[in-house]
Amino acid sequence: MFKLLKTDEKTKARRGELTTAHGVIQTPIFMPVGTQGTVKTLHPDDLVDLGSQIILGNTYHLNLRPGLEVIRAAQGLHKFSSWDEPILTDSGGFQVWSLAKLRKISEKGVEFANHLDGSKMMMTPENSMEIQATLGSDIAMLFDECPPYPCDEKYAEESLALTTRWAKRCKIWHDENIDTVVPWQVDPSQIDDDKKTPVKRQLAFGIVQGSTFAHLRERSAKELIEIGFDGYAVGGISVGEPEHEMIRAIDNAVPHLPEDKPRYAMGLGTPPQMLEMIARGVDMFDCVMPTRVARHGLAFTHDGPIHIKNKEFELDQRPLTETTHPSVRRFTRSYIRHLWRAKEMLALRLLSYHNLHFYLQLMEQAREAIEAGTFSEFKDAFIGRYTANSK
Ligand code: PRF
Repeated sequence: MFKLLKTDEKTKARRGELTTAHGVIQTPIFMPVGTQGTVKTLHPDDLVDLGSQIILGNTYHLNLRPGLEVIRAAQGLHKFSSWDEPILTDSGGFQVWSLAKLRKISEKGVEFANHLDGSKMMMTPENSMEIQATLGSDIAMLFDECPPYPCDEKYAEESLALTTRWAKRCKIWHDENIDTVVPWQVDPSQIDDDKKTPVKRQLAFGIVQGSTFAHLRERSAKELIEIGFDGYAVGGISVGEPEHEMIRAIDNAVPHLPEDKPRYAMGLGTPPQMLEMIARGVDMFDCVMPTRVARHGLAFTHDGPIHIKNKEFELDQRPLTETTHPSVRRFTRSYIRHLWRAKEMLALRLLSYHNLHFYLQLMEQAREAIEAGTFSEFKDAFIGRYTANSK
């Protein structure tokens, strides 16, 4: 399921291959976020052109709207959204925490008032896994509790113990039910021959919690490994802590994770942060940042982010970044600035398209550098230029 192709000699960076039911993913990889079953402003063909190998969907949002009846009628999220490549779904644990109101956490799960109409709902480890099975994602995440930052040790310890107990319930539900619920397992003839891979089962990933406490990160990792998952994420980071704490959380968790399973840092980061994490042995990332900031007029460049509305780009005939990608190269900064000022929708689309290209290209270059044995030099050169010129 996960093949480690190469480990870097100077850093802990890894080059790997993760096989899912809808295709093989080359790691390290960035996964664009499609919360509502769409990566905002983009057509699925755009994502293919960008070389996106996998996208994210969200249990919390898709369960609220359109709801499972609609997803069942379409036989899963792949068909519903016309996306035939891998999908990873987040469990809803984090979204309940960040979006819903009046949360009450108990052993059973989380009761909350949903952010759309305020009605009371309950999410449990079992129904999170059931929703993810109905969505038919290729990778399901366990239902966890993400402690806030800062967080005292007692809270972090109790929260992590709860996440471990929920992880066991997720795994039991998954083992017992997954073969009968996932749509593409019921109807494998619908999968194109060239997409068929040895894995037909939905994969399940554990999430290491434990906040800023090294011994709790270690305990969480060990307890999850004992339960046994197909991959391991590090959660509870990028929740308002300073960057050095985020990196420390990775340093505290990753060394305790198995070499032969993929590792995923949830909900981050900036381009330099992702390179730092790859150097520490992380294989997978997701973040709303490239598409969200695009809708605020920001574009990532090798010299740091720029705001396209700025006067300095009025006559600038260069594309947003140096690239060979034809759909990015053909538009000038001057033109995109004009679209932005005229409030044209194409501005949002071109900026989103570009920023995802920047992220996905960075991952491709990281993979090539690991293969060539030059990752450390690549990382230092990229971060050096990015931070030296950031405004
Ligand atoms: N848990 C889950 N999803 C997440 C997180 C988490 O801790 C984070 C934290 N950065 C982002 N997404 N389930």
